Amino acid sequence: MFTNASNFVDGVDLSFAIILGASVFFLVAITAIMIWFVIKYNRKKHPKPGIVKENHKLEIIWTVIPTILVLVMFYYGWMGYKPMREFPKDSIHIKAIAQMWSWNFEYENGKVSDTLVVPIDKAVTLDLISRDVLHSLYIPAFRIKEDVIPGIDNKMWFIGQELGDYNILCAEYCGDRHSYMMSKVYVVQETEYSTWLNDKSSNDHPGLQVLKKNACTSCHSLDGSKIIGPSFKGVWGITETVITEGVERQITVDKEYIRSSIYDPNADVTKGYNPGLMITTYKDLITEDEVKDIIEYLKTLK
Ligand code: HEC
Ligand SMILES: [Cu+2]
Repeated sequence: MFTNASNFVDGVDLSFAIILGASVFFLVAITAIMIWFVIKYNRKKHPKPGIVKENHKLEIIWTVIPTILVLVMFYYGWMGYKPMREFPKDSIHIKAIAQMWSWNFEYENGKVSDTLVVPIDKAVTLDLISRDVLHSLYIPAFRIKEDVIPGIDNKMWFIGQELGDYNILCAEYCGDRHSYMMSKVYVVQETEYSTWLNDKSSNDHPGLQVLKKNACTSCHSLDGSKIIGPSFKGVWGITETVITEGVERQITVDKEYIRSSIYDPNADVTKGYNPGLMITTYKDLITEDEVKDIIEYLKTLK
């Protein structure tokens, strides 16, 4: 209606406009009639109230008209929704991976990005994967939203029809930093898309890529600010107080400490922070080499 950002905008906006239009119409009409009746039938003019009993004509009218109205609303709602569940045979498949509290998008050639880049006028199917809890992938400008459920394969699709960038939000409360679980979708020209897709020379440090891929950065800031866990900025080499089996002790943040913080996060708990927030299965998610990359990256965060 106002935009044409995706192939679903028209259907959703039409049913929205019909429901909004009907609501506004009845709000105005009923209020006006009410005011009119209050004046017309006030006590001075009609000291004795009339009694209306078993008026079949009235009852049929107030049953049939609302039924038709909700059926019309249902019809347009259904027509807007149905195509969202009819997946095109030919489409680009991208995995949308949700984890507390960030999005990652994995392309058919293995490229991973924390923003979604898609070519204009091409059907894109997102395979929705959750690594932990219930999330919901919401792109308001495209009028689409779908739950991302751990253990269940769900998907959604769209065609981006206007160049530009649009917000991606999480629409299912998923913990402390749910409201920061945001990303962007960029709709670009086909040529720009393939250049981007095949550009393997990412500017990110390999260690930073591992941190982003595993959503470490949604709890550990890189700029010194305290989020859920200690910031990674300047952490390398400092002396800290940790609690090991209930006893406080001093440690130096070195290779061994970082490695054990990832593979066995609850062994030493940094003083002032809560234990049990990092998942304990990073052994399956992060290789020893990736741990080395992380360490090399942390060294650079002075
Ligand atoms: C859900 C939030 C969360 C996520 C995600 C998370 N961490 Fe943590 N992390 C914490 C908290 C809280 C602490 C402090 C308590 C503790 O030591 O268990 C911590 C502690 C650490 C420490 C010790 C820091 C210090 O100053 O002592 C390291 C290193 C670390 N995390 C690395 C990682 C890496 C690498 C990842 C991603 C693979 C990650 N964390 C993901 C919450 C998180
Ligand atoms: Cu979420």
